Amino acid sequence: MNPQLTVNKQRTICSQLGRVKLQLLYKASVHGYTSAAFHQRCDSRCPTVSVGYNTSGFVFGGYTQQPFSQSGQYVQDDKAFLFTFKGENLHKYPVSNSSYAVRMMNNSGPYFGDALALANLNNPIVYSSPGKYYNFDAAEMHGNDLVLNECEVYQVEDATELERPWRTIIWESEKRTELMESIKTYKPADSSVSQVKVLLVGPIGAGKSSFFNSVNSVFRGHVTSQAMSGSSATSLTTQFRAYPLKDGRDGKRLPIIICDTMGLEESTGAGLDINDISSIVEGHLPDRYQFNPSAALHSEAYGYIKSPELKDKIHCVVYVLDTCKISIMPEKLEEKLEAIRKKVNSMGIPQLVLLTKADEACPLVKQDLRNIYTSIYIKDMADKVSARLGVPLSCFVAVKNYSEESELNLNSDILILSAINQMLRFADNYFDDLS
Ligand SMILES: Nc1nc2c(ncn2[C@@H]2O[C@H](COP(=O)(O)OP(=O)(O)O)[C@@H](O)[C@H]2O)c(=O)[nH]1
Ligand SMILES: [Mg+2]
Repeated sequence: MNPQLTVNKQRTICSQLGRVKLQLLYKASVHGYTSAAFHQRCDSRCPTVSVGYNTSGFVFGGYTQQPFSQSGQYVQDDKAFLFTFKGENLHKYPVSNSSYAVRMMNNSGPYFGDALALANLNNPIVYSSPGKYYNFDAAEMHGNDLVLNECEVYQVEDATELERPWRTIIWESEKRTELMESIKTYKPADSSVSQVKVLLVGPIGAGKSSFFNSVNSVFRGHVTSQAMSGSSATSLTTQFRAYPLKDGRDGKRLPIIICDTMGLEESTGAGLDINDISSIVEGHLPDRYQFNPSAALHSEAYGYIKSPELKDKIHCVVYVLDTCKISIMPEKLEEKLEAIRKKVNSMGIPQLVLLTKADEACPLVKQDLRNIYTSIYIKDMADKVSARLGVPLSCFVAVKNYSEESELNLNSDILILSAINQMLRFADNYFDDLS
């Protein structure tokens, strides 16, 4: 069943109603110009948009939030309106007495006030009587042509997908090759640094270790799990780990080191705190530095690097967040993140937000990973974090880590590699700023 209402006109109507889409319920040329067919397909449906098309080419109709029925009563709806298109422009006629917005007639199609009925009395005709509860100019609305050559009723539904992705990704294997190549051959803009150090910061269970494992897997060519990952209420990782990456098992070192550490914890005094982050970012902590949860870090601690060089420092900080948990993120954790973000900002280190578990967060993404940047849910979560932490949307990347699967797949690889690529670009900005 093909909608007669053009995509453009659908879009124009939807833009009046919020983030919604239209789903065709009833089409008179298919189901018949009978009130029975209309009621069978449209009763109890709401909100709806009803559209008539006449032989003179007018496109007009009405919107109501109320479910259709055959009660014979008028139904109140202060949001109801009639409309017509003037070319591609929508002209609206709001209900003038909302108590009489829709009339639930059993012998007619959609019936608005006592002013406009489509497919009236089981015929392809319009009943038009401007004034009673809607004011409109009949010539303007339908050119006084009361013969319909189509009548459609659409259900208004919440949209789940954006029309355009907010990040363009090319889902082809050549792209994967290109990304891998550009990562392998990347050289930091500062010659004293051979490997970019990226620090992952985020709550326990956000997928930090899994992200490292995923990147490692892509370059190994099969799923690996070097960094311990799992679901535990308190931090599985209490060490600071700097994981170098290799191109294949015995291959060359890649120009990136991923640093994984304790998780951020909600309660004060637990997990990673601002001072720990500062020490890490400034390059004071060696690989395998063991955090002591009961004692603050100090410069006499074993292994503490007193005068770190540029190569020891962190060149990009990545906030790793579980997309499923963003809407329920505890206030305390938000505050901690915000404070860290401010601190890292003041140190001039570029920052990215990595949204993980996009597959679990949105069924559209679970079904097809290529929906990751068109899913409205994912976009909403990114917007929320962006507003809360003051990180622009351009600094967001989303992935699905390798968690349960045993085989690599192209789309996951491309997202993971794109994220790494973005981190390298951001690190470059940092080196550029230094020189
Ligand atoms: N479905 C799915 N599960 C994930 C993803 N990333 C991580 N996980 C799972 O989430 C749990 C916590 O991940 P982990 O990497 O240990 O989190 P960490 O505490 O931040 O290091 C593990 O059971 C992972 O398998 C993802 O992108 N999708
Ligand atoms: Mg971990």
